[in-house]
Amino acid sequence: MTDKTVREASVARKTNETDITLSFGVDGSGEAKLETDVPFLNHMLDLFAKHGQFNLNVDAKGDIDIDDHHTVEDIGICLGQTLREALGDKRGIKRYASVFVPMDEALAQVVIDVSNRPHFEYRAQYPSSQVGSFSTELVHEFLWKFALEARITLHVIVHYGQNTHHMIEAVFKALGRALDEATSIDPRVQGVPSTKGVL
Ligand SMILES: [Mn+2]
Repeated sequence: MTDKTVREASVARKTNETDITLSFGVDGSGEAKLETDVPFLNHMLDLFAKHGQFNLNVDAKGDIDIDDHHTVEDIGICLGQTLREALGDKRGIKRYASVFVPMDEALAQVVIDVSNRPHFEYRAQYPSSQVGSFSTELVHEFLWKFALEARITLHVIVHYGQNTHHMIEAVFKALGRALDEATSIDPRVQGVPSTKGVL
């Protein structure tokens, strides 16, 4: 892909299960406009955009009469696709980041390599399987599909916590901060940050 001066991308994706329009800007101001039928995911994406200083617009309709699964999964796919496209050839980026974020009693860690090698590791045990109407197992689904489509290596560890809402919130804040750092331009980095010369 070519060198991109404006690191943003958008996607429109329609299947029999979901209909999603999503735009993502890496170098944003933390502004999010979120219209999905999954309120808890809106809350998490809002935190993600705010703490990552991204711009994020999501308009998603899905078959939530079945459950939230397809909608959450497909938003993860769209977010991953736009991140990958927005970063272009990844010239000059820091590439790695490791960030801890507390949320009161909860502590989450997100470690990222913008590697063009999709991999996902996840260590999280939540006290509750639901937050409101949201199934906590969908956090895994979202993050895994995001990492896969973005082609990043993503390790997410929730070290501890007592409140499931806090624990997941810490994950999304840490994801925003880590992704912000890993995608930031380091003026010392000449070209693509890989000894292979390509990412
Ligand atoms: Mn909250």
